[in-house]
Amino acid sequence: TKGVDNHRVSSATLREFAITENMKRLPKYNVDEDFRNLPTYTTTMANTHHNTTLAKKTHKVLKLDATTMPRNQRAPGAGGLPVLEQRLRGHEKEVEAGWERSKFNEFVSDLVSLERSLPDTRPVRCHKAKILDNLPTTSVVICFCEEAMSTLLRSVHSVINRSPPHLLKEIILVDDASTAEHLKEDLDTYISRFPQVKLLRLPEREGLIRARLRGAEIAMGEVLTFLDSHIECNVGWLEPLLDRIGRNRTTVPCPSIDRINDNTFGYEPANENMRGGFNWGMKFDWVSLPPGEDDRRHQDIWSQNEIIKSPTMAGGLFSIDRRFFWELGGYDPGFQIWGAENLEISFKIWMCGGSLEILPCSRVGHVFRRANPYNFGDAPSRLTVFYRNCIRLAEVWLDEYKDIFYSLNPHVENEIANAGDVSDRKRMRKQLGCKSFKWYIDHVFPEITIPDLRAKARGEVKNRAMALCLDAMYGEKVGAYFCHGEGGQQSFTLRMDDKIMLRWFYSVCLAAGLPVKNHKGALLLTKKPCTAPEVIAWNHTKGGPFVDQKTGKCLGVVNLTPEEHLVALRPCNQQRVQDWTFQNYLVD
Ligand code: UD2
Ligand code: MN
Repeated sequence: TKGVDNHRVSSATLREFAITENMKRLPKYNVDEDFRNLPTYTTTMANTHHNTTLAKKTHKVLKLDATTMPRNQRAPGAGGLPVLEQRLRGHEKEVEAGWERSKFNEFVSDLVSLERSLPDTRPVRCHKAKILDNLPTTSVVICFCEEAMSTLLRSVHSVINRSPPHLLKEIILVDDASTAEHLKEDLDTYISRFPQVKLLRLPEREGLIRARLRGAEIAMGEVLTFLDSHIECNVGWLEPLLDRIGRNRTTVPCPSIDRINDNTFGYEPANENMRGGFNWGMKFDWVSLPPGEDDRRHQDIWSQNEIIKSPTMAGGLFSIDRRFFWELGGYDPGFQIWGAENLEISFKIWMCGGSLEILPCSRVGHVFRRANPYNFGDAPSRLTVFYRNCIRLAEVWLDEYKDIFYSLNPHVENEIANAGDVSDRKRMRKQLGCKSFKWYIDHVFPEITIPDLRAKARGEVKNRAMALCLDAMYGEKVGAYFCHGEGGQQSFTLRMDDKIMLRWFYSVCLAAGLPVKNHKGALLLTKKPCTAPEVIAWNHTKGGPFVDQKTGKCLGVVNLTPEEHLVALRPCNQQRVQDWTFQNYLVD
């Protein structure tokens, strides 16, 4: 057990070092008392006499770690508690500026210690998890673009403080051409004292996918561990990940992702009964565990550290054998900025001989943001970038299933010409001899709905006379807005049963709602499950009005204010303002 001793000594030394440096160099960022005078990281010998074949190789048990106990209860955010509102009083301007810059509450993040304690969110059963004695080493790759200093440094500190040093080969920070001043000399100075932290500055903006590739290219650990730049690794996070790869190099484990509240920085445990899925808009989705997986998981605790087999990963946080990553061809370097790489690697892992898992005994917190603090390069919008990446993904990996993606997202087709050449990636897939996408659906994600592609029309629904598009909006109402051409809330399906459905995966349809004040005979449209009695079946011919089969009324726009246009059932007026055109008509 040389490794354990090793770890004990250097872990404590490093921690002290981090604290001293931290306090000396950047007084603006806080370190509370949490990490002072801690008992050393505890690993103990487990019962070595299980008569399983694994028992020979495994004898370590992780104890719940003392680093999770808040030392200074009053330090903001200590123990993962939310920072109280009263701390913001009198700082409204700074708070607002922080949100503007980072798209989370940066002012609050700056108040929280870079080395705060966290609640141990692992299920208690994880006490019993057995970890291989001989774990592979890892390089941790963290890419960042315009990240706030405090979240970036807290990510780094949490990796250093909560990873056994002999397993942490290095931390590679990849600066994706950030322009923010604080990420220049200040950052250099701060990290220059951590021998295990390397900083790779990219001269030009590459986007997160190529930035990760650049980091992975220089990595020397046996395993690559990718993390976002606004995370906090929790106690014992690393060992279970490396353990899974140590047992099988084609296993790709992800930690369970806890939530760091973007406003209060409170640390909130993840829902344990979810795994990764996706929908036909090629978006990652959390889905509940199918019953079989739930049972299997609870029976396998002893031999398998309670793992959840997952069809996909969220994308940001996972470990993978370095050679296996390159054998799979890494990421598609044609992916720009953000998106789709998470599904690419998920599909590839399963289809090309590996497997993907979520480990509830490995916990990492992540700040989920509602917007991005960085720009999207020359692309017209975040969505355009995403669609182009999705096209590459669909063309290379989806086989005949790509038709589902295109038919349900007709607006995407405008971008096909801009998505670049994928013949290299196709060749690579062939050389790898990967299984079909049908195999993946049948064996890995049979729960996904394969939608009925038959429909009368699909896509944007345009009112030419008013230059407006039907817009599902959020909430109850349905409106008409300028046409943004990006699908989403402006994408509809005219089903074979003549109902208009929102996009395709919601099974929500347009229905008659409440009367409109001051507009005689008008009923506002609303949204209901497609089977509800209020749902309207329409008579419609290409470019003409939508006529309610029951009442004979027409779909029309109600201008409540010059900006707010809602749609309603109104008496038909035979005027062009009641004519609508679907983007694609599929039957004549
Ligand atoms: C999720 C993933 C993220 C990635 C993304 C899809 C989690 C927790 N996060 O979105 O890792 O898989 O889905 O692509 O699963 N970055 C750059 N250069 C850029 C843009 C971003 O280096 O041009 C960095 C950014 O600073 C961050 C990371 O890449 O550290 C991921 O970006 P994000 O946090 O904006 O993505 P997120 O969490 O919304
Ligand atoms: Mn993120």
